[in-house]
Amino acid sequence: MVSKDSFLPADEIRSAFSAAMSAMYRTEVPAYGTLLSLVAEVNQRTLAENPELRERLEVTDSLDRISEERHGAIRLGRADELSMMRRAFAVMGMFPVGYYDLSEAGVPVHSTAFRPFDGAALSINPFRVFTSLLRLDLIEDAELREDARAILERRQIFTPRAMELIEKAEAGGGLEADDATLFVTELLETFQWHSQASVDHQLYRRLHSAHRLIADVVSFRGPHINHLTPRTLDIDEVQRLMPERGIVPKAVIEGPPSRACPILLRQTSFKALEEPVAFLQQGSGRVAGSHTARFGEIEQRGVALTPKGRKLYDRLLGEARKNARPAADGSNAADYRSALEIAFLNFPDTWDEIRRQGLGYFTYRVEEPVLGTALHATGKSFDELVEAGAVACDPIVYEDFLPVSAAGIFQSNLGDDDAQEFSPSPNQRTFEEALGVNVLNEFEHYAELERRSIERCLLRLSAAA
Ligand code: OOG
Ligand code: NI
Repeated sequence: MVSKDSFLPADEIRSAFSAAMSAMYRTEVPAYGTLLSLVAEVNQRTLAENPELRERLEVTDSLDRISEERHGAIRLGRADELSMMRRAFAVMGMFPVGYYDLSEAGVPVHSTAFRPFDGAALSINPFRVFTSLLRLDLIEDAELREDARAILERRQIFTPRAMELIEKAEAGGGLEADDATLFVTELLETFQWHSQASVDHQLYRRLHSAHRLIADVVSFRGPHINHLTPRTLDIDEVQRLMPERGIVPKAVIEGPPSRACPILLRQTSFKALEEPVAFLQQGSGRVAGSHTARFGEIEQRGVALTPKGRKLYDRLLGEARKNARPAADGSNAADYRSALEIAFLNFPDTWDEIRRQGLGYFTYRVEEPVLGTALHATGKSFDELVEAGAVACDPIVYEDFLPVSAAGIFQSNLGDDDAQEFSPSPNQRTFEEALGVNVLNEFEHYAELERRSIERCLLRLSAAA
């Protein structure tokens, strides 16, 4: 039996995987390399212009890795692909957090995000993968549904070696460095692009007219990574500069408007590229065609909101979208931006108000031990300790995703002309059955982080008394 000490830590396997994925995607999609350079430039400039931000990030984040990928996304076709993917990600310390029903937004998938969730793991490498499972049950045409099912049934998206290594990691509790390197190489194959479609052009057209996403999942041998997403410190600036670099941004930035106190997640992407694909042909050989699926995205994150904060966010977003639903061609982008800004005037924009009203999650630390101990001894409440400045708080960063934003990202990269409608039918049970485990509830997770930090403060103040 090998000793655990000789295993490569899961966090390091994830770092290697994320780096390998980035290198592969830059080669496959050169425009993504252009986006990465632009993000790095804007981040450098933002840091140079904001010494205070620079100092703060130096403490909490690693500046040399600030522009690295934060997430990517794939779309799977079968329940067993999802459960094997779950096992593959577990080898890298990534676990399913959150359930996102996209049917509500006209996209026939439901999703989770595989991600590291403890603070230490996130700071070593935060890379996560937004993973969707196609919902064949939402295809109305029974014949097409069966054709799609039969084609998906035939594929094997994992290499035999990757599956062996997953089993080995599970059995032994980890992988040695050599195996880990091989595992990353083998797993990477699953995320590769295949320009040789596994369907003929006629079937592709039928799948495509049921929904572009169905064509994207069913027509290929594997779940090609469809985007990667570095972190930007100034999303508005990158959005503005994209056209100058010859890349076309989607019409609007998803999520909340620009604010003094950032909340949740803002994201935007450059539009997916049309790429050459060879379709099967009756008889033999192949015929040339094209497919549009792959793009590049950027993200900027803010504080995680409580259910109360999230409800307010959802309501205000809904109001803005009612006043100006962003058109795909960008024709009303300015109207949408101002509708968003007006609606969000009703979302408090100081940390103090966000905290007092219970809209966001924070971690707490003892700032003035002497004052804190004295106040605590006289029976003051925790809130009073915070108000008095004895205890300080830091916003907890939102590490998850947003269904309306995700739908906006999906839509603008699937061609915006024909947004189909599906009746909303969340089905977390079926999803979790396919996955093989339950997803972690993101709200409970943030609440737990907050609760633990409060307990630590109280313990410290009691001990000092
Ligand atoms: C995933 C879209 C969701 C995000 O950042 O919200 C997403 C996809 O297009 O497959 O990645
Ligand atoms: Ni994304």
